[in-house]
Amino acid sequence: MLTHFIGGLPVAAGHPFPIHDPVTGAVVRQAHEADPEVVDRAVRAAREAARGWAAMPVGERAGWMRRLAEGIESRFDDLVAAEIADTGKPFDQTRTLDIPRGVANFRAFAEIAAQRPDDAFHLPGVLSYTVRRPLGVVAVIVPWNLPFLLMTWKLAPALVAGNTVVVKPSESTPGSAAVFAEICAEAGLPPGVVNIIFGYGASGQLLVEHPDVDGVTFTGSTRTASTIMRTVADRVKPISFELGGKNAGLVFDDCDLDRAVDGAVQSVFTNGGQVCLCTERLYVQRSIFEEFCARLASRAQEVEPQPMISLEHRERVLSYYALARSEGAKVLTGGGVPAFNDHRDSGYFVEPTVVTGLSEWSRFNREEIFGPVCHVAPFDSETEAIDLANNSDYGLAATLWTTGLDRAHRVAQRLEAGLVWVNTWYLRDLRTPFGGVKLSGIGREGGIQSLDFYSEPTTVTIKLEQPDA
Ligand code: 6OD
Repeated sequence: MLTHFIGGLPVAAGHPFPIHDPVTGAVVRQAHEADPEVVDRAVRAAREAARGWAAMPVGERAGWMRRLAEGIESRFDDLVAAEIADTGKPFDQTRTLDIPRGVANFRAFAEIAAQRPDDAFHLPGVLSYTVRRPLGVVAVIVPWNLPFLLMTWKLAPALVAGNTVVVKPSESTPGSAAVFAEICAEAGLPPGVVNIIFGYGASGQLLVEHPDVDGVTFTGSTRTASTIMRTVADRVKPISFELGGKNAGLVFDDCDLDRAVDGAVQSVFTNGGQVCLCTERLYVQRSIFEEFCARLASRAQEVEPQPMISLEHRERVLSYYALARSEGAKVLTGGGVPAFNDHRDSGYFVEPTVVTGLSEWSRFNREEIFGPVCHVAPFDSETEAIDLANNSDYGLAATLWTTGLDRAHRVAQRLEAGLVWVNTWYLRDLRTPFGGVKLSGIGREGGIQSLDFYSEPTTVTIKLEQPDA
């Protein structure tokens, strides 16, 4: 049974709830659901620790971040096992991406924060400078698709900027956060700096509405983000949202086709398509459209299916497969549930799927699906490609496949997206701003941008008296 981690100690309180293995559907373990009392206790623990943690020199906090990175390395296998048990992710991906990114996040933000200069501005006889203060107690609400990676992506900058935190992982994926709680305790992190509570959305709601929570960072659905926004509106709490995407991939006829097909396979099917950055709309220049579709569909058949996180999410993805058919799509491959004839048949799998033939205004092409599926459509000109890519309520990421240097820059700068990759996908430099426009979010994470969210500047202006000439 997983327990909350509050004030440096395990806390077993609240009703138990089950966590399922997506590969088989079986219940693998249980966790306690945070009720109002647990949430209050966690926020109070964070508040009690806040003053001491904020007063610590940034270099010392950076030292703690490095110790946590070492702690992650020393519990690497446990974290891999916990993440796989909750998500059914492939071992190789978990070992090479999800858990190492936790280490990288703590090390990167330790560096960035420790080296960040304060601002100073001079006018004749006037000196202004800024000092940055942490927000205080930050609620960190983490999704289920990259649970450890995204928890640490928020935690590291929040902590190094001097905040204390209450983390609520998704109810589906609490395992790696529970191991991280042990890492904090083993490292001797001051009690109350990191608190972790488990539960469904109702526990998250109690957390964000708690009057002693000073800011909220959330990655997840646009709908939940709206609810959080309404909840915190009265107290005008700072929010940082990284939300959904309906990301476009543009494949020009001057691309390296092998590379573009590889990249499309990766960007559509990684993590079972359950990454906000995954491509769900591919637009391919007409002269290579047929060949691209044939190659993508054939490669999709070789992709090892990965389970959806829950039965409910699988139903949702399958409902979009049905929608595609009812809207008149041609299904190039997939569109159903794979049969393994083993224990996985009771799990939450869907087939990797490629469809074509729908209008850009179809529901299928406008709503985020979050599964291993994409629609492919042809385009004739660069301008048309840009218009198609931008015709979306979302604006998180876009990917371009072209060998034209001028075209790459020209198109990238006209795309309404927070992130544009050229001839690659999901290549990350942790110092760069990360986030989306339109329904894809508010604010930016990454590098200095994260530190800007997790701290606020106070401007000090001094009038310097001039000695008489
Ligand atoms: O890699 C990252 O830093 C990041 N923020 C990924 C987000 C993925 C959303 O599903």
